[in-house]
Parts: sequence; structure tokens; C-alpha cells
Amino acid sequence: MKTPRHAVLRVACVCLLLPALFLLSDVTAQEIPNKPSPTQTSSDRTAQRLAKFPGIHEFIGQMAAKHGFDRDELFATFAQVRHSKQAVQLVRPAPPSKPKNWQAYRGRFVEPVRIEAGVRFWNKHARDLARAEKQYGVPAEIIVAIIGVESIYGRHTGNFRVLDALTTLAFDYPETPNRAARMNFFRGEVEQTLLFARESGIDPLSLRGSYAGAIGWPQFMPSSIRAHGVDFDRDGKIDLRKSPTDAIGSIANFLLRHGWKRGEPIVFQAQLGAAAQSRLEALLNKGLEATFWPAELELAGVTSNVELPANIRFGLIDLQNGHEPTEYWLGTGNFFAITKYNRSYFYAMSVTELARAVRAAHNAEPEITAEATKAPSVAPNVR
Ligand SMILES: [Ca+2]
Repeated sequence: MKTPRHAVLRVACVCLLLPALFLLSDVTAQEIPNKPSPTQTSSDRTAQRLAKFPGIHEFIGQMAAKHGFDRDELFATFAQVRHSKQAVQLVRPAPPSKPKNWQAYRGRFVEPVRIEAGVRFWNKHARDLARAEKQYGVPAEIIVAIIGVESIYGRHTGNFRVLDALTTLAFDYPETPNRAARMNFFRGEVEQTLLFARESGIDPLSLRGSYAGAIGWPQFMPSSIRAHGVDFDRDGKIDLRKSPTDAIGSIANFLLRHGWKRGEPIVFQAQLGAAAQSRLEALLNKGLEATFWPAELELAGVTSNVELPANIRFGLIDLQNGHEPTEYWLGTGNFFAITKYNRSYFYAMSVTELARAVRAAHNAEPEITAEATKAPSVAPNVR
């Protein structure tokens, strides 16, 4: 939040450095005309900043009309928003290179540092985790694993100003085939950020998060905080940045609202017979929902190494392993609830596997976790 005095000082510095800068690359030289000049008024500077976000004037008008925001205050807020080149860079799709590799992905998340940190987190927050499990039906280890994958227990929550990242992606998304849909999504998130900040009595510019605007221990988008966030420590506000307890309750509530069923398993190994191999495309899950009854799967040539519960539905999941054979799994509605958190089989499977590993390590420490093990037991994840 630059004051006019700082701006003048910065101009002075730029002037002193000009001879040196001309010797530098074109990129550096091109940036000079964008610096404020001493004759610019603050409204010039505001216009200059907002020009980086085409369509923001209309957006501000909509926020004023739809939600009663003060137009001038919103202009003042967005005048302080900085365009984030880094956010633009990070949302660009990775160039097609190596084939997808589940085992390599898994190795990044199901590893000793996260497992040990997960056990420590569980021990420290045993009471809240047991309370969430009781209230929402989501096992402690799933909540622990999600926080581990998302932020390594609050260590990596992101240092972007959320409003910088979201405004940049909402109004200056890079050229990609899904650009219009993504900009629409991020405009919705800017709207939700403004509403969340107003409801919470905080400055929207004070919010920090990932390059995509995800906030706090569980990396919730602003829309998810408003829709599914829970004040689980009952201090009167939802704070996913400073309250791991709020994060625990919010994750459990999110999963319940996205179809989590208490006591249901998550995944089973799948074996594909010749009949299934020949019509794989039709069987592979595309809608992130569990759609097949076990009897239907058996007819189609898909079985498991254990007997599947007859009364729940499954979706067939493929986990590609680079040049190694693809792994096939059958996911229940609980597996697909995790994919609503992050729309990726790899993501949901690493949460599932990290949860198993954390539970195993946690159970191996009975003397430390005496209190936690009193938590109501749930059916373990069956493989
Ligand atoms: Ca709270």
C-alpha cells in the first residue's frame, strides 16, 4: 500500500538509476514508463493500475449494485491491488512432457516428513479431530492427511496477497482454451473474497494465500470458506489461517456436504478381466461420482481381491504410472468426496494413502496417543 511519499521517493530513485538501467535488458527498460511520474495525480495512478484489469470497472459496478458495496471504496481497494505475473505464470498449463506417473506423485506426499508431522498434528489436536469425527463422520486420519497434503500442517499456506492473485486471474488470465471459464470462476472468487472480508471485518488486502487464492491450513478458496467454513473453536469467526481447529471442522464439514458417508470404505483394488479391458473407456469414471453397483461391475469383468460390499456404488479409477502398467481402483462415494476438494484421482488417492500411513504410525505410538485412541473407531480404509 504505497503512500504518495513513497511513490515520490521511488521516482527519485528511478531517476538516479536511469543511466544504469539503459544499459540493462529491454525488459527492464520497458518497465520504466510504467513508473509514476511526479506530475501524475493519484487518480492517474489508479487508472493506470486498473488498466491492467480489463473489465474491472464493470465488475465494481456489479458489486455495488448486487451487494451494496461503496463504489469509491472498491476503487480505492482495487487501486492497491498489484498485478501478479507470478500467478499468471503458475496457472499456465505445464508443457506436455513426461507421461502422468502416480507413483512419482504419491512419493511427494506419502513420505516420512508428512507422516511424522501428521502424527504430531493428530496428537496435538486429538480432541478436535475426535469431535469432528463424531459430528461429521469423517475419520481423523482423512482430515489430518488433507491438511498434510495441502499445507504440511500450516507450514506452506502461501504468501500471495489473495486479492492480487485472484484479481489478476479474474481479469488477466493467460490465453488457454478454458480461459473464459477460468476468468468467470476467479471473478466469482474475487466477489466471495470481498464478501468474506466484509462479513469478517477484515481488510481484503490483508488475506494471504496461494497463487490461486487458496487460504490457510486447509487451502480453502474464499467461496468454500463462505459455503463450508466452520467456526469450530467457537471464537466467533472462521479463521482458517490461524486456527487449525477451524480448519479441522471446515474440512470435515466440506467432505460431509460433498457426500462423505460415515463408516464407508474409500477404495478397493480392482482387477480387470478381458471383457473389462475391451470396454475400458465406457467403464472409467468420468463424472467424479460412484455409479456402478458391484453386481454391474462383476458382469462387466471388474472384480476386487476382496468381496465388495453389495450395497454401495463404485467408480473405476485409473492411475497411470508412466511407462509402468496403470493401476486400477474402485472408489466409493467417499473417494469421490475427496475429489471435490481437488478434482484429481492422484490427489484423492494420495490423501487416502497418506491417511493410512498416518493412522498406522499413530497407532504404533500407543503411550503418546492414549487420549486420541479413545476417539470413536471407524471402518479402516480397505484396500
Ligand atoms: Ca474460529
